Amino acid sequence: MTGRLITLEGGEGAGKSTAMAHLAARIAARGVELVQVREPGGTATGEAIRKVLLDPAHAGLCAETELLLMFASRAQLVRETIRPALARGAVVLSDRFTDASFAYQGGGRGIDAGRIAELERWACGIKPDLSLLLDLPIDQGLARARGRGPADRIENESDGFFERVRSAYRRRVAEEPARWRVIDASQPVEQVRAALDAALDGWFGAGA
Ligand code: Z5A
Repeated sequence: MTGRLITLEGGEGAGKSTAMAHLAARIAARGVELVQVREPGGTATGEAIRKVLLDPAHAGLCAETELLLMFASRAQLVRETIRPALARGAVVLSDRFTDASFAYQGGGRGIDAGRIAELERWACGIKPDLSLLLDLPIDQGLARARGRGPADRIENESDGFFERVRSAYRRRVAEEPARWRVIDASQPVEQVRAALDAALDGWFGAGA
């Protein structure tokens, strides 16, 4: 595969949706084919799975079902969209990917990271080339996210859950520092954009 997979990660209200449009324009300006996806979702099947995952009516979903549904959506997305795009040489930009499972289902729900890594190998089989983490204190992120309207099933979790998610993301960065760029997402939008540009340009400039 000759393409590149770039993922955007972070906690609630970190500004991923805001950053996606900016990153997409920046990558497309390089004259490469850009494919944008999101997780959970990104395919017709995945979007149906997403509805179940985020619907507060499924408040009783157990952690194992949640993890397997995340990987069911991901397995479909990888085979239907991501692998073919990488084989064409495209840059795939994904709003969340497997690191979110390590952070939310691993850190947040307490599922053993070894089991998640096994699913990553079997159901997914690819890893990002570059991952951007939008990091900010959880009270700031939750204030932004909760200001937008009714909370979905996962947004209804406790502050402790989101603290564990943030810590798990930081552990992922510490385990693989070369793959990650951490952006201070508590800054104003313009400064976040400038930091993303610097991270992206630096990575492409290094011959990625
Ligand atoms: N999940 C999981 O558990 N396991 C997995 O494996 C995967 C996902 C793949 C997906 O929901 C949920 O699935 C998610 C993780 C879980 N948990 N929840 N809930 P989603 O896709 O609907 O939501 P999200 O990924 O968490 O994103 P979000 O909450 O929509 O937030 P965001 O995209 O990061 O932020 P935003 O919409 O760009 O910004 C939020 C608000 O802040 C908005 O009003 C902006 O105008 C504002 N904003 C953005 N940046 C700034 C700055 N810099 N300053 C001030 N205000 C700002």
